[in-house]
Amino acid sequence: MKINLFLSALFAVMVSVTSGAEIVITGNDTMQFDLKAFEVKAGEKVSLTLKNTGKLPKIAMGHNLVLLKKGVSAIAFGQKAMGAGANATNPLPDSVKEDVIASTKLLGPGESDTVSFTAPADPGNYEYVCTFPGHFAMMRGTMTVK
Ligand SMILES: [Cu+2]
Repeated sequence: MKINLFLSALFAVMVSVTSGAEIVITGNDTMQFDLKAFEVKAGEKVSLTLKNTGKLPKIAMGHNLVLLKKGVSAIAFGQKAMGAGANATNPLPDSVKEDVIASTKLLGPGESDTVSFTAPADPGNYEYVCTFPGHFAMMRGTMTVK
């Protein structure tokens, strides 16, 4: 009986370590994320994939996904990145990365990138944005930590 309890406890630990959220978001040539909101649990492992499903060249219509710390608005951050020199080949300048929880690479047509991170312990809303020049007004969303 004791052994069974121990094994089931061990199993529960293993499940909690290996489980997590898998989120897939696409970006396209009309400057839209297909997913503008998703939820995760506080402290869980999150695997976040961005796919660029467009056809236009990366230099004209590249996309990334930048997840921002709590309280940082996507619009304000987009403007800050532009002010810091964001451009079509380097849309996320180093000087603004202090506001970032996780970010994908800049993706051209047909490309995808996956980033893994631990969801914040602090429940609430966390905005995400594409910082390719001109996209932040349209390409935004919110991750809710429960
Ligand atoms: Cu974009």
